[in-house]
Amino acid sequence: MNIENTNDMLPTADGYRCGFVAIVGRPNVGKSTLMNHLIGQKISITSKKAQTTRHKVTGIYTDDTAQLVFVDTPGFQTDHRNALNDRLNLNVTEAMSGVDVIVFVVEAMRFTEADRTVMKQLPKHTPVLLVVNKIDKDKAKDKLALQAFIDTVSAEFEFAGHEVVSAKHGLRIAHLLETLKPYLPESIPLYPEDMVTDKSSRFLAMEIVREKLFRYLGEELPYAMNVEVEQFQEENGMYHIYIAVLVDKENQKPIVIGKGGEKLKKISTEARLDMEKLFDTKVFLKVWVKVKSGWADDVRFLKELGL
Ligand SMILES: Nc1nc2c(ncn2[C@@H]2O[C@H](COP(=O)(O)OP(=O)(O)OP(=O)(O)O)[C@@H](O)[C@H]2O)c(=O)[nH]1
Ligand SMILES: [Mg+2]
Repeated sequence: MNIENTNDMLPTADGYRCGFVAIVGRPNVGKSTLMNHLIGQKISITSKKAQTTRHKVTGIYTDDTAQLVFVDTPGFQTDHRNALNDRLNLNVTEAMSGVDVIVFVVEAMRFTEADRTVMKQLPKHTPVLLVVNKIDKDKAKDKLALQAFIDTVSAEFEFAGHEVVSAKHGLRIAHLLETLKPYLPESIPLYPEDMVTDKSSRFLAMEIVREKLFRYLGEELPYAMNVEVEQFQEENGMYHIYIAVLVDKENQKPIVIGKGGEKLKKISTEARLDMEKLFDTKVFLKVWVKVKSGWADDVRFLKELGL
């Protein structure tokens, strides 16, 4: 018997790699957009407004050579402290521990104090890849300036390497995937190959409604609200979903509902269409508004929501 071949008797990964990748960065740099493009499906909600992502969201990418389990995190909060922000930051710190590699996302040509604060939270013993996003922007078109920007940021932390991408336009995303693979341990895949997230349909439904609130409401309001799934049932091949939007104050209710209920109708129609696409089934969706005051500072309530 050839001793060198004895390992072949055991189940092995055969060069296959599988591991965890945390995506971190300050709010609005494009972390969720990046994750959606990496896995090729819209799992994590995105918006022009900062602090869109509130929960960690896992997205799974699988191909013939590797399975990458991405964890999209809320943008690290550096502004005001309250129970919600503290918890969001705790989630980010937790997400960074126990992963194989970290993707630190920054916006091309824009490195702020907020970016620096997040950078200081990066662990020393896990490889961190600097990913410069939004290279489609005009200010990033000058190659020399972009390189100078990368050099400046790289001087502040010992990155394992760097990549440039445009998440929104899907530029160099495949390249980033290849760059990440060697950081993963050899392992058989942990999830079935057709699985794209470990989040429940319930969670995804709630997130979709939250995204529409961000899209259709003014600057401040979406931060003062939360979304709760009150019922989620499958009946005759159709999903019946009942969702409550929780606002802080009574006077915020009409803002969400709109004149003659127009705004709420728009929000729920768009949410329903997104849900039908994601779940690949017909959806009956009912969304309404409830008042729950002071929730952003109510830690116990946050815990109930799983935050
Ligand atoms: N021009 C350009 N815009 C981008 C790119 N990637 C993301 N964006 C935009 O940047 C904004 C923020 O994107 P998100 O993916 O929600 O950012 P995020 O980092 O997840 O934000 P938080 O969850 O709030 O921390 C959205 O308006 C995106 O469309 C890109 O490659 N180029
Ligand atoms: Mg996000």
